[in-house]
Amino acid sequence: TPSVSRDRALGLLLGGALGDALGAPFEGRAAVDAAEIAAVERAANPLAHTDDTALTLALAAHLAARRDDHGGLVDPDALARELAAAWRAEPWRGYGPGAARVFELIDNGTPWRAAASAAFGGAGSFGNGAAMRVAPVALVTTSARQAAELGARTGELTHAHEHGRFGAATQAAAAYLALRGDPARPVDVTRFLRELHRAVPSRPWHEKLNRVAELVRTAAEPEHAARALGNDVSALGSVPAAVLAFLQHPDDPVATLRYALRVAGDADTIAAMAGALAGARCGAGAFPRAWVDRLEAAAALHELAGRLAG
Ligand code: R7I
Ligand code: MG
Ligand code: MG
Ligand code: MG
Repeated sequence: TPSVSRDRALGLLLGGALGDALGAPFEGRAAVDAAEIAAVERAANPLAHTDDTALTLALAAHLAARRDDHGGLVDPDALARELAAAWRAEPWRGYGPGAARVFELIDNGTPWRAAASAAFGGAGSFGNGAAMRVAPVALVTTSARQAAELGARTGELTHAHEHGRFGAATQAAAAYLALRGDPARPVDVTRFLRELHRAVPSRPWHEKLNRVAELVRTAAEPEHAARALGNDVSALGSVPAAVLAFLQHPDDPVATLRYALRVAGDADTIAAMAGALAGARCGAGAFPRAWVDRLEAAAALHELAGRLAG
């Protein structure tokens, strides 16, 4: 497999952080209009990230540290503790209540499988928290299938419900395809979605991905996409919208971010996931320099991109 350029590795990481930070003021809103987005873009204040980026940083650091280790791409027990440590260090970053409880148990020594399985009365979480952090998995894997499998394995550390894991598998495979696609050729939407179908053996996911194809075909507006796909904190209700935002504007990361923000609902997370895909394809240079300079996590993301590229 040819190496990943530093620009695209950095794009994946910065795109996620930009979506998270630009979307944070809108999280939970029923609708977001273009003027409100423009105001957030124009402001000069630092762009603070939320749990989405905090956990992405922890996962990326784990993957970077494991890179030259021959024991496997991840050490699940260690990764679970590192994710919990990120929550423990900054519990105010906007974590979901289920996630906070799982991390508290892990931090207190409960094995991750027991902690994750206990969530939501034993159902396990179907939140999008596993998907929102997973994109860096694409930087260390060599096929969409492997990205999906590794994504699901990192997901189950906190999200025992199959939809939580499937969300991570879908977003990881999408990030892989965005990262490895030739940016000189247009994205083949049918092929992209066919690969995602393969990543998740699940009827409801296939049904959502079929709707994504139709929404691309009809160039649907984000408000319509929110109704057709969902825009909530569940994995099934947010990952498809993020994939759509990327596929609507695959060669214009700013347009992808704006589309994702207008989907509203879980805006930070939908924009974070969409931004990671856009940056993976188009590279860091495709985002406005002024936005990147405002990112609280810019230095940490640059450092990790350097370690994960190549
Ligand atoms: O998945 P998770 O980390 O949440 C991520 C979201 C993103 O929007 C972040 O930006 C942050 O704001 O939180 O956290 P969880 O608490 O595991 O799941 C998120 C929410 O999904 C929960 O608070 C529930 O509302 C819902 N949920 C469930 N509800 C009922 N039954 C998840 N799983 C279940 C369930 O099994
Ligand atoms: Mg968040
Ligand atoms: Mg969680
Ligand atoms: Mg969110």
